[in-house]
Amino acid sequence: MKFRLEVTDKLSKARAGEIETDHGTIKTPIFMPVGTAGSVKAVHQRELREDINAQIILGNTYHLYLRPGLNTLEQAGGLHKFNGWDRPILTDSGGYQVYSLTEVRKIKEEGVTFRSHIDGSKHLFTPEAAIDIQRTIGADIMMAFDECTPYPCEYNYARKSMEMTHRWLKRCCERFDTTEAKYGYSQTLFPIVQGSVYKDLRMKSAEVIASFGREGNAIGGLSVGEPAEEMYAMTELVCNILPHDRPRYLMGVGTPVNILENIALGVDMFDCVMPTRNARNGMLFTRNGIINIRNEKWKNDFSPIDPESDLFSDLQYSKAYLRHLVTAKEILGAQIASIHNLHFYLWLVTQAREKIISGEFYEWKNKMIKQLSQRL
Ligand code: PRF
Repeated sequence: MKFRLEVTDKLSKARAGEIETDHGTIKTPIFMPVGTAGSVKAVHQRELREDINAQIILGNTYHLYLRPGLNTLEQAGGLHKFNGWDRPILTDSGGYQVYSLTEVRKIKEEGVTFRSHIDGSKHLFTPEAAIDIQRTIGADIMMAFDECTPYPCEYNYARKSMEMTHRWLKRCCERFDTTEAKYGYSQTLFPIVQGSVYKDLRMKSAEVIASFGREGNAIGGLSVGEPAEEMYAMTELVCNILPHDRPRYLMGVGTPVNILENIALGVDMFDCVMPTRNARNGMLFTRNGIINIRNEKWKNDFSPIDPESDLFSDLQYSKAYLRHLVTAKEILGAQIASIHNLHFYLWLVTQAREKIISGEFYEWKNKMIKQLSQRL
């Protein structure tokens, strides 16, 4: 993997760059649609490629390991061959999902034991296993095994957890550096900064993570319930320490406003279930604000879903029709709303990139932020 930093904004710390992988180039800043179980929910690959031009999607170690399982993934020749996506894939390491999805879990130095949310079977994830599984999935970018602390989190717990995440990182790197990619293209490993909302811990973690000298770095443990201002304070602190010549990935963030603010602080990569998950509940993001399509107010509004969009389904279908589909829980409703939101998120980061390059980012961001959080 190679990162080329093209432009740094003068009025903020926003950057435009390019990440080169064996499955193609990713122009940053970028938003990565989440395809937890090997599919971006309710969105076809042709739509991902041609309608919204997604450049990279996410997969998840925890889900793919449980189902379809490593045997099938290996026989398929990796996830790209299995699901037919030939652009880059990033996989999360599974740690985060173990904490958020499974109730029975035990965190020890060795790793985490948990019960499957599917059939209750018992499993152990270790840093080594997380690397082995991601080798088998064949992700272009794999993530280190970490513990994402909850919010709020006591200082001493946050410190001990962060230290264990650092020891786990060492084990991840040792495994990664002594094993090989399985399918003929190269893979890279990103470590993850933790430290909850404590300044000294975040700085320490950023220093330790930077000292590993990996090709890219991630920031975890944010957007877990803390106020946005605390998230921004942590991102700012960490971005000042992480190397400038490597991509920075802020995990699981966030709203359109969160994304613009964090781009301004120097983040290059984002992922979040929000555009797809909220779409299924009828929440639509637009450049003029947020629409709850289930609202009575749209019942007889026959104007296009988003007249400013160039997406086929945004122009083809009306708000009233989409409201009907979502209210009636029709599958098509989830499809139209999901592709709308992803198209909007990709439009937003593409615009941000263009504005960074043309030198207009700072003003544009401040104008957009006022519009984006309005309720329509
Ligand atoms: N760690 C990992 N994945 C994540 C997170 C984390 O801290 C977050 C936090 N917002 C989202 N996804 N491994």
